[in-house]
Amino acid sequence: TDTATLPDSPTITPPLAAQIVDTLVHRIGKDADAALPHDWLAATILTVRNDIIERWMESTKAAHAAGAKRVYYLSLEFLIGRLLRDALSNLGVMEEVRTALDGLGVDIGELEEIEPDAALGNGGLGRLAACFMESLASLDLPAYGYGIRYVNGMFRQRIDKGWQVELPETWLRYGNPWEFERRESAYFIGFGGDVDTLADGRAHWDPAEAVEAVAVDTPVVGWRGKRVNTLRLWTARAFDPIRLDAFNAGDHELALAGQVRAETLVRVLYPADSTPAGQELRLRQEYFFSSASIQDIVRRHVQYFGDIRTLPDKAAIQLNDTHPAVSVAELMRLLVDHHDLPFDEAWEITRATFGYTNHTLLPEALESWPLSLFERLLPRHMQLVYAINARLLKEARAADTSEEAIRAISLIDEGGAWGSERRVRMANLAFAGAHSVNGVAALHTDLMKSTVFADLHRLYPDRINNKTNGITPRRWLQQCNPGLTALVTEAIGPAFLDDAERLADLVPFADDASFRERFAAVKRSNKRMLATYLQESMRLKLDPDALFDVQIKRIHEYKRQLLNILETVALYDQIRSHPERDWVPRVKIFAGKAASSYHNAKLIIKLANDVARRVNGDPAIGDLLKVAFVPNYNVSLAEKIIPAANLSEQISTAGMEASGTGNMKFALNGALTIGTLDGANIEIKDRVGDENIVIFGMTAEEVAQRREGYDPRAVIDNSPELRQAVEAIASGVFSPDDPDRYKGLIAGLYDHDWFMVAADFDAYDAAQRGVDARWRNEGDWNAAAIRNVARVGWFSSDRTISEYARQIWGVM
Ligand code: 26R
Repeated sequence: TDTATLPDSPTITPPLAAQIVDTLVHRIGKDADAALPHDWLAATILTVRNDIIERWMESTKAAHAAGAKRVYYLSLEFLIGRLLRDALSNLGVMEEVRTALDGLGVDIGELEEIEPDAALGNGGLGRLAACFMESLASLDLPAYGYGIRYVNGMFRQRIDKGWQVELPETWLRYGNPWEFERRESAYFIGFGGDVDTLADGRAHWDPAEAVEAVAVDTPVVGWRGKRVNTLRLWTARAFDPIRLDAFNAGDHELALAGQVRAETLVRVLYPADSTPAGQELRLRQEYFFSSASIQDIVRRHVQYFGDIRTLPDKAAIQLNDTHPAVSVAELMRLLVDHHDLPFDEAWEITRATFGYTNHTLLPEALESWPLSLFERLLPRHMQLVYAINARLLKEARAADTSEEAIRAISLIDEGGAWGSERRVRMANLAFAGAHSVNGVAALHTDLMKSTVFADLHRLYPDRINNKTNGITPRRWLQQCNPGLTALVTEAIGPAFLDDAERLADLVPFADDASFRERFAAVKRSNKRMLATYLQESMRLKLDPDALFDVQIKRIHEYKRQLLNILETVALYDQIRSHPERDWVPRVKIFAGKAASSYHNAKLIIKLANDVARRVNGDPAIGDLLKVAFVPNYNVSLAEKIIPAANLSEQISTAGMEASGTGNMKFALNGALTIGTLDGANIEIKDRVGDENIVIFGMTAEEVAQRREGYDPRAVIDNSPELRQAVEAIASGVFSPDDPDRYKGLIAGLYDHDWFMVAADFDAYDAAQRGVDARWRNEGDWNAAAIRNVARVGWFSSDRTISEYARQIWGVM
């Protein structure tokens, strides 16, 4: 893919192979005979890094010289994955490095595979941040990502007798050759203590404790190496690494307590994306990284431009969900208390600087903090939240807002009648403190306006806007699917590499029988590679000619893995009852992690594994149906599975999946989607066309209406297939060792079925049998798959970022 069209690949002397060996000897301290694969990996990274550093410094200097406005993307999560292939491919030096390593007897593919994933995120939100960083650099926009350098990222998942077991993840175990610690960029971060209010509205905050935030920078290489931006992750240090008085008095634990407390802050990513952690440590993490980032941004602005009042002209700060929302209060604090600005002027500057992106409307996932905790940890910010709230409610009252609406708009949830605690609503704070509030798909943005933010939207009708998510086609097509990339290049030339929407040139090839065959061969080869990998990693034998049906994402009831498993059980039952029929051989692939405390999600993993064991071991089924739950889903596993998929499962209860981004990756790699009219599925359907996607089930509106008087028991009783499957699971057919294991899970379906699994089951089952019918017509299937590839270029994160840049940040 990185061929003659790539400009200025570095001409370096001495030859690359010699440089790598030199690095190995002088930086790693080993010679070629003693070097282990990890040593070669580090030597390779350190060598290509030299070129990256030069481009990095150029990019930084150019932005400075131009006095350019910078974009700051604040996110508690960056789910980056591996970096080596990304960097080599974007620099256009992949073949050069491969050849050099070959000459040294080193297989670059093997090196790529041992690089650990940077898994500093849970799922969609974190991966979106990573795609955005790559697109910002590719579009040559000066931008910084700000986050936390977690020592332990997303946990490693082991499947033990079918159950999820969480193990610590240790991506920094062999060091991290990509990062640069910037000891000079360090900030004081206070917690607790008291506030002296001064006469002029300013205040002096005297924190009871403090840690130092230290910057650790990672370069982000854009496509064709055009620009290199900075991902700045904060680590924490105690101001006094050791208390010698305590040490000398023999209290060694106390002597090191400060350092331990600091390290605890950045120790681990919260692995929950379903319910807020609610723990003090999480709020401390949020404030720690928000304060460090805002201080860094303000310091840079004053240093470059002199006058803090021009901040909105030179800085656009985007809040990735509410996790960094305390930044609004932190900027106010710096402007009012440290830069002596009047409150109203500070508020204008703050609102003009911030944008806020919402990623979920699930009520249980909306962050709020107990007032008592917030006030104890951040006393000055509490005062500022009250002051902001007073202003907000005054504006609301001036606009003749009802008392009920006032209560909904308020930054403070006053608590229930049963003495539930008052809380600070982070989404309302982010909304109030931003000039732009965006959703991540058209339906989601509409629902923001009509549900969670309805009253705020009435008060500020111009603030909510849509920015449909996107994915970087570099990682999610070029790098993960070189076979398809080569085929597409052969057909339409390389222009799509620089503008994903040029993939549309491929549309006519859907009708070309010989192209369809070559397309099918690429898909088959990807499936064969995946089968080999799964054979080696989990001793599972798969037939690459079967239909690969894939659902990989976090395990969550609203995503309805249970619906997929129920349909699998129903299909199993059908095949057993009618073995003589002409069944389409299927492989059902599942992967995903459950939040450690999410009981039902963990039970769903166990159920998938129990069903897999039974089905895969049933000789009456043979190769007609196989079920695989692949352990430890992460970015690197997604890069292997997605290019091999035929069918993409996007089956959330309509109205609940804000956007989805996996849906885009599958379509781009030539899988057909089976999905509900939810999130970005709707926009995918609009682009690929109704005939090239399989849509089923209730719409969001129908879901809302159906909830009234919904009787899942009646629905189950009326669907023989569903009833059969549900009863089999409840009676222990798949759990003979513990027949009651799924009683509770199934009782939930009969009792309330909050995610409308029963209501959508028959439609889903019918849609799946429709998929079988389509699969039998190979030409038709491949044509539809090609049309998917051709028509989803719009979902490039380059398009998404251009929209943010033009419409929110004012930088394009
Ligand atoms: C507060 C805490 C418990 C928490 C809640 C929710 C932490 C993390 C989350 C994750 C949410 C915000 C998330 O990942 N949302 C996903 O964002 C993707 C990118 O916009 C969407 O594609 C996806 O639909 C949405 O679920």
